[in-house]
Amino acid sequence: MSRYRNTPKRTGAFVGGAILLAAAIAVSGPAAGHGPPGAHYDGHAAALGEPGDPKTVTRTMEVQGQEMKFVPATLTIRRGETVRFVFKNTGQLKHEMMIGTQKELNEHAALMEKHPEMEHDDPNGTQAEPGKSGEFVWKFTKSGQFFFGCLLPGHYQQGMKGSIVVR
Ligand SMILES: [Cu+2]
Repeated sequence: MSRYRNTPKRTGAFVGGAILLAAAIAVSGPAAGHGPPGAHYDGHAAALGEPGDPKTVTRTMEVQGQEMKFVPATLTIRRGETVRFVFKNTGQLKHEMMIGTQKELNEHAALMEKHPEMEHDDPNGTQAEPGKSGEFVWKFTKSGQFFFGCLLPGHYQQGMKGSIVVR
């Protein structure tokens, strides 16, 4: 704003207009911060792809979780697919399914050990109480060997993990 004030000929009316313009920019600002459509996603599990659009799902995969395993424990996905994961908790304890690289899951599991009360609401996974289901949609844009796991304290360490192969 200060750059308008140091021009001597500006009238009060113009300054008023400048304030309105500044307000309009401020309102549109946060939306612009999200970047253009298709911008590079660098959030959780970015190495696997990006959060998927539920309207463009190409496949639904059901994964069951219980103490302390997933069924199935190996998922094969084609690169470019947008998958709706339906995670069904068939066990007696709360469980979750989080996808990521080995490194990400290891780090997150270690963090959960230190902070067991930590709740997360990340686009790359879901939690479910016993007998309930959770869902998330993911677009796999990169091929490779990835993993999924339950990162609730101790579960991953006891073998509650699986692998995802993206071809
Ligand atoms: Cu679990």
